[in-house]
Amino acid sequence: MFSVIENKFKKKLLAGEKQIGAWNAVCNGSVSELLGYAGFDWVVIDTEHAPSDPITALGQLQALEATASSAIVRPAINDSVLIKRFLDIGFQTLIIPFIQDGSEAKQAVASTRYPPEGIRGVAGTSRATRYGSISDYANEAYKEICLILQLETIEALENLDDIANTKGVDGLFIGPGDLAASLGYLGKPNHPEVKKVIKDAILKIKALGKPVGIFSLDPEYAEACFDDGVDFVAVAMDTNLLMKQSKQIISRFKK
Ligand code: 3PY
Ligand code: MG
Repeated sequence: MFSVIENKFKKKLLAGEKQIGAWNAVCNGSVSELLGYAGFDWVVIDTEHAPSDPITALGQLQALEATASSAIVRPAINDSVLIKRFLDIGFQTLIIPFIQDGSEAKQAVASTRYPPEGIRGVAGTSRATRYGSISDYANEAYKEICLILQLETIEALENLDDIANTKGVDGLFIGPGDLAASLGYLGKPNHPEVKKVIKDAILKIKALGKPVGIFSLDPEYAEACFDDGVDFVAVAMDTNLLMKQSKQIISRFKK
């Protein structure tokens, strides 16, 4: 018998350590593993805007666990059944998209907690319990679960205080793509107006004492976000890296 597995990502987040991560959209363990061995602090296995589902995500998680990188999963939606399945597989950190208000934040927290605090269903011999080998998993699991909620609409920013102050929320994550769309700047996450709204949100979240993350493939903007107090930034994405480098080498030979 052994104890609940320590969540390195959560530990560093609570210690105020800055972390960089990568988005894993290719639903294949070899790519997750590659990103892990490359040295990112964390890797998000995306199931919202990528084909991955619990079965492929399991292989990706197993591959990442062999590396020093922390695995995170983004379920497609704030749904207690989906969240339960990812937790039972053994994910400990989740980024939930499109949280709009305090009640949705509460629902997300409840999905990660067993009764009486929450509504997570009980499975004694899941992979999360190492098939029944982790003593007292039921009572201890929540301590190592890290729940990050995505803010990506005007409505979410209007309800920022309620979302951030919901007990059990470990951090927030800004989605610049969807936020830009919500602000009327579809496809323009780098528009100055969008950046202004994002900066205000970052400062507000930090003033509330919560860790915050963001997605940005522009290293200069990522650095500026870190300077503004952001704790973790997704600075790379597998599909983007592969396409960018492929185009570069092709253009070298085909004028
Ligand atoms: C967004 O930009 O909308 C995100 O969800 C981050 O990937
Ligand atoms: Mg989004």
